[in-house]
Amino acid sequence: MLCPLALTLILLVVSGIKCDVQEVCVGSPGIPGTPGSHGLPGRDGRDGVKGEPGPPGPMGPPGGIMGFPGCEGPTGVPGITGERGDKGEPGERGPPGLPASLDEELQSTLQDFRHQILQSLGVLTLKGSMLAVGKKVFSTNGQSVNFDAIRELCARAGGRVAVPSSPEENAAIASIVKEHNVYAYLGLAEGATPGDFSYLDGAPVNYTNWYPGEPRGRGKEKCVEMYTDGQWNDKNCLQYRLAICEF
Ligand code: MAN
Ligand code: CA
Repeated sequence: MLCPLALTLILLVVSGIKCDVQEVCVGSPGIPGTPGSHGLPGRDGRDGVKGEPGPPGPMGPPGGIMGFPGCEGPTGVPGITGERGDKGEPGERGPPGLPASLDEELQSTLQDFRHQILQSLGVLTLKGSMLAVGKKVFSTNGQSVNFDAIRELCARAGGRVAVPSSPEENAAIASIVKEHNVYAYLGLAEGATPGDFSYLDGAPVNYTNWYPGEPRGRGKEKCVEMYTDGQWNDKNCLQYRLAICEF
């Protein structure tokens, strides 16, 4: 750095002013000049080291294309049952039905009812036990009387003298005979021709269970009795036999 004195000397030489160096330099120093203006900014320094990664930025605006739908999830638990809805309006009236007399199904139902009521009344009239087999009901009052008395008794109760028309019915009547240990008359009668038996209403017989060798009354035994083993014998009609009716 140059001193102020030297500067002054240089200035004087440059400006061409002639002066006596001895006179000028002897005086007291002048007041310092005003500081020079700031120098120009220095050159940029070298780049610093790379900094740490910054925090993630805020989420960007939507705009990507939609992905494929995911798989179906497991079935959820059933919800609670909803409240019962209001009762619906009645439906339209149906077309008129058949007159009762032409309605076969109704008539058949009524006949079944009638039959069952009569069966019940018959059993009640006899105040006896009853045994139902298929569509028939057998019942006895436990009395032993002759054939005509049994016939009347059953008719009064609304039934007929019991007669089996199948092995099942035969077994049912036989069980009653066995229980009372008294033979029973059946609802059969011999016609004018010896050995020709028919039902009491005249219809031909469709099932028999004769004891071997029977009937052998040759027209003199017009009724039929059932033994305790269920087999049949033609017999005169005046014995005391168990009254069994059917309804
Ligand atoms: C008696 C009667 C008859 C029957 C014979 C069998 O005579 O019961 O009806 O046929 O016994 O031996
Ligand atoms: Ca006989």
